Amino acid sequence: MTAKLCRVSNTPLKQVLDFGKQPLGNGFLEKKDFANEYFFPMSVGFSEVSMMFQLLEQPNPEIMFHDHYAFYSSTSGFMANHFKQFAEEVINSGYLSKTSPFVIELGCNDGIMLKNFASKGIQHLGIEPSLNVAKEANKHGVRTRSEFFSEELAETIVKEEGQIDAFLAANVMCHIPDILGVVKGIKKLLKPTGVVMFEDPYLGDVIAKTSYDQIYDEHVFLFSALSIKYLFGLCDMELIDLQPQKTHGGSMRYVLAHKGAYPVKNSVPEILAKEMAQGLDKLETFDKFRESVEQSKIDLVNLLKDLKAKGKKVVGYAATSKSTTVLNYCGIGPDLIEYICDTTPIKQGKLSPGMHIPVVPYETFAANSPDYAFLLAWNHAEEIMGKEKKYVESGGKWIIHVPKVQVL
Ligand code: DWN
Repeated sequence: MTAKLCRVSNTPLKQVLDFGKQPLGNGFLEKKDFANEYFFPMSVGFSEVSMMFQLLEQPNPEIMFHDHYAFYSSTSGFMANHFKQFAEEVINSGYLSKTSPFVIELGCNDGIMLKNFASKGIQHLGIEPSLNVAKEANKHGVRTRSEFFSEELAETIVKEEGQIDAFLAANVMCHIPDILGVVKGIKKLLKPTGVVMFEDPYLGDVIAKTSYDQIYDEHVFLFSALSIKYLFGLCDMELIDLQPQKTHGGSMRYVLAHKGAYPVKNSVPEILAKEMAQGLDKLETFDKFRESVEQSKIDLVNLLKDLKAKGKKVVGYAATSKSTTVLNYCGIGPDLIEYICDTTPIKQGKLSPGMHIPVVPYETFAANSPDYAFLLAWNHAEEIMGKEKKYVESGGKWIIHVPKVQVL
């Protein structure tokens, strides 16, 4: 689906970055499927009206999210804790009604967050179009509907089950091209006292850290508070709180409600002012970002070629979706990275999207430590480096590329 116009404001988009042909971030495949591998022209645009940073073209949702979607949220212990805490914060927020609260999570994946509501007997519903992960959620007692969310679905839910107290989402809203349709649905779903609480990778961090790998097929938008204020303002809703998060290399949790329903916390004007100072409302900011991205590519390729020339064994650690952008944009294949180890069974034994680097079980890494491991899940650095102390003690070194290319 190509957008020459902003998906939210319908005004012309200005292209700010072009990554060329890219495969699906989670398009891990077998050799027999090489001939049919899917690629799309990946570039990003910006609208100075909505302040939405967005893909110009995105593959159809059915191509990306299906009954063999490769990402399971519960692969990280740190994230499991994060979502337990998120659920507790919602339950104790004072925003839920005292009697029979009802909570919906969009894109509940394998139930990593909603199971914390289910276990307390709180009425909940997960909306998860990828059937394989939704089934996993059911195993944890989470009730799901395996559909794409829309205004129509919101109307059906209101008719069948009534309005809700909280609409939650984590790392989901930035995946949805018809985001305005979703917000219109939310507006209908929410009780007058209801709230929206969602978090996504934060554009402010992406720009500050040159973490361009947050840009891939699934992430049609990278939001800022400015863009969220604009989007929800179109449906007479407003930001009432903003809570920066450490997750995914820097995320933002947005709290919104019907206009006037709650007082606006100080975090809102403070962070909006910070974003204006960072230039998240201006095209020029993204020109500088493009230069930093180009430099990062040069530095990374030079480092890997240098290590190869010295005969070093270099592997990738964690076959993340975001690594697909780095590897394909920089042209890094099995000649520079021997394999990528990953804990997700569905990815193991396959080849990485586009560059076709073998994905192997984690045990391969543990059994035969390389000289260098390129940490493709740099956002989980604390957790991974914490459990891989032995690798470093035995002389192994980490390579990371965010916020700059370096050997640790
Ligand atoms: O928005 C999205 C985020 C939340 O999750 C999605 N569109 C898809 C996915 O992105 P990702 O694949 O870049 O996510 P992560 O959480 O950075 O990486 C997960 C991958 O890393 C999995 O394949 C498992 C792997 N991993 C590992 O092998 N060992 C992860 C950890 C923490 C580990 O210790």
